[in-house]
Amino acid sequence: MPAGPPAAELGDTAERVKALAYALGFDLVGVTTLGPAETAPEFRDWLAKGYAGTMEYLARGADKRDDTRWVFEGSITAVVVGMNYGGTQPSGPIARYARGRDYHDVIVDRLNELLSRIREDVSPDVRGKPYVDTGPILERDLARRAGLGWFGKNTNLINPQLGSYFFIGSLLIDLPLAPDESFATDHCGTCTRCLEACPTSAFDGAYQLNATRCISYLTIELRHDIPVELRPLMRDLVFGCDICQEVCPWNVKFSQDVRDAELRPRAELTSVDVAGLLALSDEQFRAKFRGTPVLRTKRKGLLRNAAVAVGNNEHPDRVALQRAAQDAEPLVRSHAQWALDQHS
Ligand code: B12
Ligand code: SF4
Ligand code: SF4
Repeated sequence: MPAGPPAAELGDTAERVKALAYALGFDLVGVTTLGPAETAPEFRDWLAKGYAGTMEYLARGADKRDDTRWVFEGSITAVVVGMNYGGTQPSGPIARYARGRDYHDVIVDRLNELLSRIREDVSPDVRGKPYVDTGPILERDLARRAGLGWFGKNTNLINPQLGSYFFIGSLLIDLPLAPDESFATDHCGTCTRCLEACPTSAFDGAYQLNATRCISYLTIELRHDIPVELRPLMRDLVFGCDICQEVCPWNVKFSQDVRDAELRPRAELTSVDVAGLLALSDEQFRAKFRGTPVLRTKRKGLLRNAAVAVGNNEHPDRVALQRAAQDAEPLVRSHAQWALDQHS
């Protein structure tokens, strides 16, 4: 086997690549070699328990998630990035991560730009592909391996300088680079605030999230009826949930404002009139949420969620609910009727 470049050279190249990534505005950057995912067995157990609910795509890609070398042919290294989405934002019915431009688009474009710069500055023939929730990768596992943080008991990856309000993206490449040390320590200690704060009791113990009870899943991923017993626990949340991150001391202390202009939250999505959402036509829905992750639920999903949220209000807007109870979409009608029934 031919000898590869000496270790010192690999280290210098890794530093150059990281400098290029920081220059593009990423908040965290780490490098790791690809290989077996350490928490693949935990992922399998999680699937076997049925915790993925209707997210069938997770089971379909399960084999590839075992080892990151199998995702993009020929790749041997990952440059893993973290991008802050603004933990200093106030809480609201729409989760913090969804108040600006869709992060998939922003980070994939930025990682493609990183690949171009690596070709210009480091090696012209490098092959690579960016991933941000767009392939069969256990992204928190890969990011921990690249040194970005530890698995919190709420399952989010936490960085000691930034907290957990950051996205993870990975550029898989066929260029050898000296890896960073994986993040070996756990800084949760005896704390259990996140586990206690979850309104739907979605945690089946530390590091174990039963997604089928999680408000993020119920409002974004679930396409049909929200289980009746969970509706009263969902408060006023219409898209995603940040509660188990809000209570985390690492976020209370270290979360930061968004630096990146492209990810900056829109003011009108930070504070939202939930009853007003029930009046949106399809066209208005698409205009209001253009370019944001909220489009994922489509109008009927968001109005379903809004009906539940209004129903959970002590003094609900009955007129808005009565109109929604006549909506053309059966999903919206049935949830609006449920909300009215809570106050009859
Ligand atoms: C499916 C999914 C969801 C599902 C399920 C979440 C879950 N915890 O499993 C739902 C819809 C509920 C969801 C919600 C959210 N998500 Co999500 N989601 C994903 C996705 C696509 C896959 C996650 C997955 O594989 N889950 C399976 C379980 C088994 O894995 P896991 O929860 O990540 O757990 C790992 C560790 O906990 C560890 N582990 C398991 N057991 C044990 C035991 C011990 C002792 C230890 C140490 C570790 C450990 O191993 C697991 C596998 O690596 C990833 C993107 C990706 N491709 O990875 C984004 C991702 C995880 N989500 C993300 C975000 C931002 C969110 C939300 C904050 C959005 C919101 N505000 O509503 C919430 C957070 C909810 C929460 N507490 O996790 C980010 C997380 C960034 C970060 N800093 O961690 C990711 C990485 C997307 C991205 N590219 O940025 N999500
Ligand atoms: S995101 Fe909300 S519902 Fe989901 S586990 Fe965290 S606190 Fe519970
Ligand atoms: S709230 Fe406590 S236990 Fe939960 S992730 Fe944060 S430090 Fe860990």
